[in-house]
Amino acid sequence: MINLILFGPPGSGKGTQAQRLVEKYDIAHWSTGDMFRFELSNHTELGQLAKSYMDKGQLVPDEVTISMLKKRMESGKATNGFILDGFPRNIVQAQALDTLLEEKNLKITALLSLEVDEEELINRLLNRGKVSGRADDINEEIIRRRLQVYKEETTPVYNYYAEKQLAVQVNGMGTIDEIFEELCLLIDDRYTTQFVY
Ligand code: B4P
Repeated sequence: MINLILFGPPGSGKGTQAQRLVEKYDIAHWSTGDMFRFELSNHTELGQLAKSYMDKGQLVPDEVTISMLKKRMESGKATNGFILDGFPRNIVQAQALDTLLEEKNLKITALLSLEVDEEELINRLLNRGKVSGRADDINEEIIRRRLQVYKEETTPVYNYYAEKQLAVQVNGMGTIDEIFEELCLLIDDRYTTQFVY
């Protein structure tokens, strides 16, 4: 089993790389951002609530996010493992994840942190905004707020896992293919002994 947290600021390539990794390693993909967008496209109450935070570049409240993820983890299959993408985003979420995994007798294999320059992040998100129309990707001010929230609330999560010797930095600059190759080399080199696929 391989249980990964794909970590990094908005626009660092978490969603992009997670999609490829889940295909290659046949593991589950749990993206809290995708879950919120799914709720939103289905016009649910949860989707409306999430939108009011996402559009402003803020985090959705912890109790809402944690209970949504818990439900998804309990109903989904993850025989070979999973990738968490966009979660945990603060220490409260990291502690909640510990409890959730402990109940299931599971452990995080590694947190892989994609390192990307700020100007590159802003360009990527603005480019995506032109195509996707995502409200949180169109406005540079909102993007900068998301990056600020990341610095203040999310970066401590890296240290939380670094203290457990589980955090690894990966160069997130370069083409999507190059970064994917680097991630696969790392996973195959360090973690395949725990993982049969
Ligand atoms: P997310 O959906 O997690 O979105 P994100 O941080 O923007 O990153 P994403 O993974 O989608 O983008 P990627 O870097 O792959 O979060 C959105 C919002 O949901 C949050 O702001 C928050 O409000 C809420 N939320 C989510 N999880 C939460 C939680 N746990 N707690 C509270 N609130 C939560 O890609 C970005 C763009 O870059 C793409 O267009 C991609 O094609 C491009 N790209 C990727 N790699 C590239 C490369 N190497 N070169 C060039 N372009 C690249």
